[in-house]
Amino acid sequence: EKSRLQWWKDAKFGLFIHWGLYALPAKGEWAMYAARTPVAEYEQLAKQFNPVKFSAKEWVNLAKTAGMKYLVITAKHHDGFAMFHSKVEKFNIVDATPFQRDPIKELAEECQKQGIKLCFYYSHVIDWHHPHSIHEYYNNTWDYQLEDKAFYRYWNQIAKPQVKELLTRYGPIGLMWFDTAGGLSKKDSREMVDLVHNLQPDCLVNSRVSHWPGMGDYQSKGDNEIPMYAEDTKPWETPMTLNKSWGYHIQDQDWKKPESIIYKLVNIVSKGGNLLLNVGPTAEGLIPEQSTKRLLEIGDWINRNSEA
Ligand code: JFZ
Repeated sequence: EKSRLQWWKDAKFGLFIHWGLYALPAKGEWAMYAARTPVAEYEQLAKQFNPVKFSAKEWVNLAKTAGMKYLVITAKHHDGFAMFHSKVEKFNIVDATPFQRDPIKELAEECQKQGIKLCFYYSHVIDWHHPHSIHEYYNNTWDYQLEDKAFYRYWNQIAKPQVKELLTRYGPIGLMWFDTAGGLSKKDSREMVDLVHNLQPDCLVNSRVSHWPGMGDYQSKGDNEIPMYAEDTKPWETPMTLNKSWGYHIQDQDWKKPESIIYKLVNIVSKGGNLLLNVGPTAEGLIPEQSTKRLLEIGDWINRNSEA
């Protein structure tokens, strides 16, 4: 287990990418839930999603230039839309959009080329698109009746098969970043952890795979949370975003100052933690200029303060 974590402990700094159909309404990744958008209407977004300016090469190169060693991209967020070519769910970027490309495949190839570890965010409990997903609080109750839900249909037909696809079709994956597991049983949590480790023994699992304590290989803190003292418990990371939103939000211009991000990076790394720093690309496939600018400044600072 120690060796499984070694690359990640050495890495210290990674790029988080929240990218999906929600980039179109541009109100963040919770837009569907906030507006109670019916599934039939949300599905129409896919027909307009054509991020032709997406370049895996540029994204991976940006992460590298920023001094990051791994990249965690939303393979599926709470809206249930797969950003990869899933065979078990047609609601995916290849089958449901005019774009028809698999950005995850393109990123996998580019990460291999440029020596960056590819990792996936996968919303394993919340899925507002699917009639049978059940979370303890955040369910699609405008299209579906809670009492009609049969959780194991979602779990066995979507969540587990898609995780399997992600871990068998895109080469070696650095880690699986699970999230918002409220309501998931201990047994099902453990099943997901085991599924990942059985498919790829070197792949890490973050603690948010479960609300039951002690699961996963390392601990994801709360957003922006930096502990006051270095802890000798589990290895940990702070997930943080550059403004207030994770997914692209056109009105959120509350950007953190570059020097404040550098202070946070040093604060975290000095206590043995990792910083997972987020960008929210647009529906065209571009990382916002304000984000790019900051990542380049951080990379420059790291370069100028490292020995050759
Ligand atoms: C979750 C997601 O709901 C959100 O959309 C985003 O992906 C973010 C990275 O993770 O939101 C959370 C989950 C846990 C905490 C905060 C936000 N937490 O423990 O503080």
